[in-house]
Amino acid sequence: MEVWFTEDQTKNLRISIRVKEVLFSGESLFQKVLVMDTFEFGRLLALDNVIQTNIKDEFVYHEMITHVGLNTHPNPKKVLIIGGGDGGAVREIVKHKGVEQVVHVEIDQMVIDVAKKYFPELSIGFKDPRVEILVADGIKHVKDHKNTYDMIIVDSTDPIGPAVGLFSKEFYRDVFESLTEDGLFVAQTETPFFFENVIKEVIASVSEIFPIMRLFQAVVPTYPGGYWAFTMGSKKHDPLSVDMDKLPVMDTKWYSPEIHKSAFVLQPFVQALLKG
Ligand code: AG3
Repeated sequence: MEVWFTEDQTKNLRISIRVKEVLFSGESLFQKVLVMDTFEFGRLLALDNVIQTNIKDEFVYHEMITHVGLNTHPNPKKVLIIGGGDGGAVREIVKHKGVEQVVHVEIDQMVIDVAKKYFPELSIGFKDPRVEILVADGIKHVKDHKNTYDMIIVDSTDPIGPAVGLFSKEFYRDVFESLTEDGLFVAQTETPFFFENVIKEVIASVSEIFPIMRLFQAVVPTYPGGYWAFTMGSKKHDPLSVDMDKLPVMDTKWYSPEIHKSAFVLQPFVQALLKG
């Protein structure tokens, strides 16, 4: 018998992936946590039946949500990551030798536990001594830590349920306050194909609060549309002014100095969203 996992990506669009074996299924205080081994993508994590990450395409998202920002800031020492309990982003952050402290605020202990057990390739970064894991609410954490971080990464779920607040103007204001005087943040901000209103709202809020706002994109096959947008808000440093020849060549599979630049080249239909 064939077993398939299906995510309703929109009301009218589904993705189905053939399952080899269900490895874990549990209900945390916040969401349904499901780990499966799949034929096409290897081990895959879904929260409330929404695909978060998998062994095959995780590198794209995790490299892009981290390195573009970390290589835009000339000297990021203190980094906060909100969400991303699977550890993929932390693994990438700790590749930066200059980073002295990584504070990882994840609201759901079960996601961390499942990552440690079923996704060692992602959660490996948790072992780095610079990483401090806090099981807490990221929204409250930024409110309570003013002028603290050089970079903040928001690796959230879709803007439904517990993550809604992570897409609000009030939150971006608190992020601004929580950053040091030349700090910057990067957030995952959905796909311009199906969530144009989310992107428009984020762009409007971030441009109101930060002097520099930039959208960049990457290909993530398991996410809706396969085309994913990230938003950067920066107080001082512009990712487009970074000297490509000075960008480090890193141990990565998607990110490179050329990709750092080309990710900001947006198709006209996305540029139209930026114009409002
Ligand atoms: N964060 C979730 C990105 C949104 C995916 N949306 C979807 N599949 N409908 C990913 C967490 C990875 N660390």
